[in-house]
Amino acid sequence: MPLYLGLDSSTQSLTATAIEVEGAMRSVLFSRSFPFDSLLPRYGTRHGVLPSLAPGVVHAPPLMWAEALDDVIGMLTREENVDWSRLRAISGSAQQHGSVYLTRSARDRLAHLDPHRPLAEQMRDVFARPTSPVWMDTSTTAECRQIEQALGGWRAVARLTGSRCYERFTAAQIRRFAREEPGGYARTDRVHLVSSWLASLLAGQDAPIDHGDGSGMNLMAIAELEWSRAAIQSTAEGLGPRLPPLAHPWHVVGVLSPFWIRRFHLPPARVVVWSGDNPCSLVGTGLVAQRSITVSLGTSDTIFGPIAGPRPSDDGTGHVFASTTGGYMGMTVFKNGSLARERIRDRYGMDWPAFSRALQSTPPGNRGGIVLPWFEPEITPAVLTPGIRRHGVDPAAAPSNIRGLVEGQMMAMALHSRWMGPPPDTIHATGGASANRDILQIMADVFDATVLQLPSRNSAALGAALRAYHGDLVAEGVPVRWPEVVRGFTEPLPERISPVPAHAEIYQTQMRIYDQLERDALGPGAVGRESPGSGSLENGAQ
Ligand code: XUL
Repeated sequence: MPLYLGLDSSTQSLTATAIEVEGAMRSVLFSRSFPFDSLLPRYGTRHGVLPSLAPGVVHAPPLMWAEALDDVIGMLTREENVDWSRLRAISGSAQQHGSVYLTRSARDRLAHLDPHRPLAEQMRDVFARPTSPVWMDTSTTAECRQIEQALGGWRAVARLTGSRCYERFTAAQIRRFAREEPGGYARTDRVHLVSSWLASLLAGQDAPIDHGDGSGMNLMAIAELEWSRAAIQSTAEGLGPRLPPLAHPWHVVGVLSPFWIRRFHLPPARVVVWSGDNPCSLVGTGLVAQRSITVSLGTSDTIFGPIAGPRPSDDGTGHVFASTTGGYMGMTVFKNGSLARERIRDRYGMDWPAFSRALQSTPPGNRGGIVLPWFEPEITPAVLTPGIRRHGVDPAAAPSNIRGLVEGQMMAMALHSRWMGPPPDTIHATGGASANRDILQIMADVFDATVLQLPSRNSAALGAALRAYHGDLVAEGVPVRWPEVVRGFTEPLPERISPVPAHAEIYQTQMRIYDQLERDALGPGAVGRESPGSGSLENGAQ
């Protein structure tokens, strides 16, 4: 039976999910995650990123991602009892926005890798910038404002690229590098995303960026799905030739390069272009339909679903991305996701069962107590000066702080996803924390919607495996329909988590108060909070 492999290079780990499919016979063979910190401790990452170099600067080593790819494929081919000769195609998913800067030598090196030597040893010196800024970086506010100004303001950028300028998006990151390290930028021959960098390693050639991940750069014209000349010119001089081409999400880059074939005795499987983790999760959570939405509770919390067309929110919140299935998806992203849940758990010396007990022992609505969950600078709403804000919650009362944080996260998600369309009646929950039913009950009550759990919590890696399958069928000229592709893999578990009407009512009131507290905390005209006048944008988000 044909075998397909999906890899997800997320912020904290590399996950591999293998599926086999033949007609109606479908199964997940394995899904395994390898956290970067423990897999490759010598890079010194914590939660997958380097200890901060300067305020707001969050980078990770691109060589570590390459070494993880080599190590994990090595382990899988040795340890998993699988007939790898059946491998038909590989695709991948990666944390979005992060950029990899390669010198001219990289292309030649990619094409001539020695299968007897580790990948990292051979790619060590191909970087024009040794570290990659990742999506958690908030250091580029000045560059965002400059690009927006050059392009006629944030609304014009949102209309053109699907999002106003965001600090973590690739354009602002490239601009900062070009300005601060002109020598490094001059040595840069290619700027890849994490996704296209890893696809290049597998295919042994320079891979394109797919429209889904290309949407997270503030460089692609979202309606045309082409690089925007104006956005490129407003970002950095000479950027155009440094960008890889764009491609459809089902584009086949090539086959596995001889390096992988000889090193691990793999067949010449197709390499389908990689995409971002959120566009891949849309596939891995079953292509949620109208009035449904996916909530992914991962390092970042994200909420997304299909939308009718490339219409950005008119308050500067959220993003329009090209969907990996064709069409468009809307998304809003929150930085204070699982790391905030971990931080508050650790602050009160709890483990996850105690965290759940804290949720069970406190009432919905937290007796009016509210927590604004901003341990880290927040993306939505734009909060540059972090700090958790409590209202009517005693800092010493562990359970109500825990409930306040989770309720705050859910209310922020519900409020800041309203721009996408009518409220959802069904939510597909994925990501590590979607295993926790107490969290999901709060989600159901806050959104007043039924929450469905999915069989796989690694929806990005599963989505990548399904994209490998889809890309292979397209390449074979087989007529394909997406619902057919995902069938048998993404059906929600039978047990549903229903909203409790009395609780939903409490949250309607609580959410109005939360909304006001957020406005008060951020001040008038904060970016992404309400329609900002251009003046407020000059001053940054706070
Ligand atoms: C999306 C975003 C995050 C990363 C994390 O815009 O910034 O969800 O993709 O993996």
